[in-house]
Amino acid sequence: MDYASSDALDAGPRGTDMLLSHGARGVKVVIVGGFGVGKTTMVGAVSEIPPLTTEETMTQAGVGIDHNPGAEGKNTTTVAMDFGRISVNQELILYLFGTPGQERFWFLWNGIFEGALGAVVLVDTRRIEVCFEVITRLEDRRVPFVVAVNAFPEAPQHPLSELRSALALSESVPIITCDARDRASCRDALLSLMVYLCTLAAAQETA
Ligand SMILES: Nc1nc2c(ncn2[C@@H]2O[C@H](COP(=O)(O)OP(=O)(O)OP(=O)(O)O)[C@@H](O)[C@H]2O)c(=O)[nH]1
Ligand SMILES: [Mg+2]
Repeated sequence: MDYASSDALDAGPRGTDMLLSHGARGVKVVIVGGFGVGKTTMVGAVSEIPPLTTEETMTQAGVGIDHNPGAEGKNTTTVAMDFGRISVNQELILYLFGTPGQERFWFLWNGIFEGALGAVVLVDTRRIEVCFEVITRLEDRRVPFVVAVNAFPEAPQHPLSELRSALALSESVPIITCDARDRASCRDALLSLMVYLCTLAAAQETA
C-alpha cells in the first residue's frame, strides 16, 4: 500500500514541530467542557502546529444512547483527545490537550489530566448545567482552572458575576468570555490561566 505521508515520516520532524532547544519549559494544559462547547475548535484555533484531532462521525447508532443536547448541526465528535501547542515566549510552551465531550468517553480524562498544571473550562451558556459535573471533577482532582465562556452568537448573555454564582465559583477563580474560533481570544484565555497559576504558586510560597 502506498502511503502518501511516508516520505514526510522518513524525513523526520519538521523544524516548526520541534521543541526549542534551550531550556524551554513545557506546561500541560487541558481544555475541558461538555459536549460541543468548542474544545476542538479552541485547540485548532490557537495551536501553532497542525492540531492532532480524533474526530469521528456521529451516526444514528448513538441515538437513545448518547444524551447530546446542542448536537444540532454537529456531525463529528472527539473520541479520544485533541492536541496542540503554543509557545507563549522563548521560555514557555503550552501543550494543549482537549478532552472528549461525550460522557461515555470521560473515563479518558484520567490519562489526559495526568501531569496537567491547569485547565480551561469552556462553557456554552445555553447548556450551563453540564459544567457542574466538569467543575466538580476538577475540584476533586485539585486541578486549578479558569472558566471561559465561549460566546456563541445565539447563546444568552449573562453578567459574569451571575455566572460565577450559578457555577458556585469562588471569587479567586478567573471567569472570562472568549470566541473559540479566534486565535487571539483563545491565547488570552490561556494567558489568564497562566497568570492565575502564577498567583496560586506565589500564594503557596508565602504561606
Ligand atoms: N458560532 C460559533 N460556533 C462555534 C464556536 N466555537 C465552536 N463553534 C462551532 O461549534 C461546533 C462545536 O465545536 P467543537 O469544537 O467540535 O466542540 P467540542 O467541544 O470539541 O465537541 P466534542 O468534542 O464533540 O465535545 C463546531 O461546529 C464549531 O464550528 C463559537 O465560538 N461560535
Ligand atoms: Mg472536540
